[in-house]
Amino acid sequence: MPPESFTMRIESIVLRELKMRLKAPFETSSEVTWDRRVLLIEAGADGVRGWGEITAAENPFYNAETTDTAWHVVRDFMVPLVLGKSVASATEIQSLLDPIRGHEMAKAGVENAIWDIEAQQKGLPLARLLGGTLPEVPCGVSIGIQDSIATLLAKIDSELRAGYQRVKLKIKPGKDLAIVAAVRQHYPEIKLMVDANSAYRLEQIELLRAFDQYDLMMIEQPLAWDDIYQHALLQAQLRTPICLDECIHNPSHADAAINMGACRIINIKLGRVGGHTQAKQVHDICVRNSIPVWCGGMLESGIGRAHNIAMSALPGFVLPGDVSASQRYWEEDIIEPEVEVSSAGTIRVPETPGLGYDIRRKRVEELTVRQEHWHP
Ligand code: OSB
Ligand code: MG
Repeated sequence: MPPESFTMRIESIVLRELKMRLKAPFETSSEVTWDRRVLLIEAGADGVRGWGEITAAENPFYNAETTDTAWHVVRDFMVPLVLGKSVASATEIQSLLDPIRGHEMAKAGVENAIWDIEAQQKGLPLARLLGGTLPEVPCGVSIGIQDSIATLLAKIDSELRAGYQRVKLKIKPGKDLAIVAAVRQHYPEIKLMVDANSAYRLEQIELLRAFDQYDLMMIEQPLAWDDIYQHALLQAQLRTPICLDECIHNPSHADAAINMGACRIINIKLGRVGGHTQAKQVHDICVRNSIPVWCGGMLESGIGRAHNIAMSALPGFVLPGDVSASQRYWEEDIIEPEVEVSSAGTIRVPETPGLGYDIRRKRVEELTVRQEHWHP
């Protein structure tokens, strides 16, 4: 039985940077990633350890955060705000960090580690503590920009054989309509979507309207990373649903985007919206407005992936997400068991307390290139 008045005193924080090489380079409209600089938070409260991942990229080409800005903000501003504090629930971390503007991914790493602790202390799977109900989550894949259509078709073929339920293609100007046309011709029936990562301008409306002929589930973030209004102008002229990714940093952005008609689908990324508390709020707004959601990915290690799976058990996550098997990214992940996807294209939500995966501490240490440790 959990004690009547439950509190967690945050008595230690460890920040680590791991160097992890992806199995293959991943290309979007704005960058190519091969060596990931993964930041992990390990928090301790009342003898229990919880883990979170900061999903910032190495450079500020997806959002404004980077590995190094996150390190700076955690060390110089977040640790002093949370270390030694007692909280009754992980949601309170959000208010402790509230004075800090932006830096959602850094905040999420810290807050999510405390969620892991709370779930362990209460003996609940994190998914259940968050309010998740789904026993398994549907999975798709995000395929980076490829050198040739032949290579892309071969990749799609192997992902479909593995069971993945939908395919997302990264696109950019010059690598867009012809590629989508070729894929659609080979696979007339598959659930297909594209992600532009903000590579287009509203003036390219004719090109963007041409996507309407390919029966796409959605076009993700075609316009500027911070411009909801222009997406509303575009959505009014597109039949294909727009899905916002980069634009949505908090519940208020989701509310604005939905009310403006800027999107018909939202991709929720835990890091981008500042952690589980705000992710759940964005989810709830979407459910109230009949906007389907799915879980996006940031090429996470197993720890970020485990948090994504827990969040994806919330009932509004009705579309296949970008959360896929550990083996698609890493020769060896840092959790065990690794994340596996069934032949039906689903991941089972763990039923053991906390994240539901063990941390391979030895592997974490081997991959660590720097760390800092704080006690009150
Ligand atoms: O826009 O969804 C995106 C990866 C890095 C940065 C942005 C995005 C992505 C992905 C990959 O699409 C998702 C994944 O497989 O983790
Ligand atoms: Mg995206």
